[in-house]
Amino acid sequence: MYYDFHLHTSFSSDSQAPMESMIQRGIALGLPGICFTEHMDLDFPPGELNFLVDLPAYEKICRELKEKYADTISVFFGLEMGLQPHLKKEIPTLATSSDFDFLIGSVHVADRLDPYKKDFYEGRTQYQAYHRYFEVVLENLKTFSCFDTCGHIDYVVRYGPEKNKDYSYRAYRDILDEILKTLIEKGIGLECNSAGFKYGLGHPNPTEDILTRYRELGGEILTLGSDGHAPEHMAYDFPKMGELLKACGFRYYTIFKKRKPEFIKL
Ligand code: HSO
Ligand code: ZN
Ligand code: ZN
Ligand code: ZN
Repeated sequence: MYYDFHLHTSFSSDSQAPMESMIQRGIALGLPGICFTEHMDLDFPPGELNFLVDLPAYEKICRELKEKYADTISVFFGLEMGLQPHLKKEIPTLATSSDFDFLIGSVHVADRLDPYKKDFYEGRTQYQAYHRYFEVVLENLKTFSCFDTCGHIDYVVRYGPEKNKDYSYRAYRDILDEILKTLIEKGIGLECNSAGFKYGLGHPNPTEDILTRYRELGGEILTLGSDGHAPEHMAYDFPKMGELLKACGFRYYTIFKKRKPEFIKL
């Protein structure tokens, strides 16, 4: 079984799962290790959820449980940082504010709108909305270098009005190539996020064709995450994802300890 390097617990505002229940599920699944990556979306649009983690409380419990389970499963301390181009000072400061093992940079907000909500798609076609999301991903990647992997680069297709209809690498080739080349130039990894299977898309985020293209362009840093917010979603469809990644040309995936990559055979 693979390490799951994208997990949320009740320290994230959209999860109810006690951290210890997630660790116990990881042990039951026989995972070698897990990394918690709680949400920290600075300046998230006002709404029910604020996506801000109490970092000191999170770090304390995570380190205590890491010790408690040290003989059974490796537990790592990470963060999923929400990227927005105007947070030029705040995000790099956050990245060095604790001794993180692993940092994901994710785009959950584009033009101050949440693609999870309808208003992001109003007044434009799905193609235009998705293309705009990718432009914002690229702008964030040009702005920031302070994280290890880029989370779910096609997050927007989980929530669009017609989901992944008419969506492929080919349909957005130019902008996706720019994103992948920027990741590679900057030495930032690409995440393969299995939540797409959970959302019924029939593929991970990003899709196989994008993963294959990343490999073709020379991309090597690939992290695996379920984006689980509850124990039953941990390592969701990982065996299927592992086979798919091998078919895309990958032999290794990547974990991080104290922000240093280690490559593990798929
Ligand atoms: N960022 C969440 C989804 C979301 N819920 C956005 C409300 N807004 C997925 O981890
Ligand atoms: Zn979430
Ligand atoms: Zn995310
Ligand atoms: Zn997440």
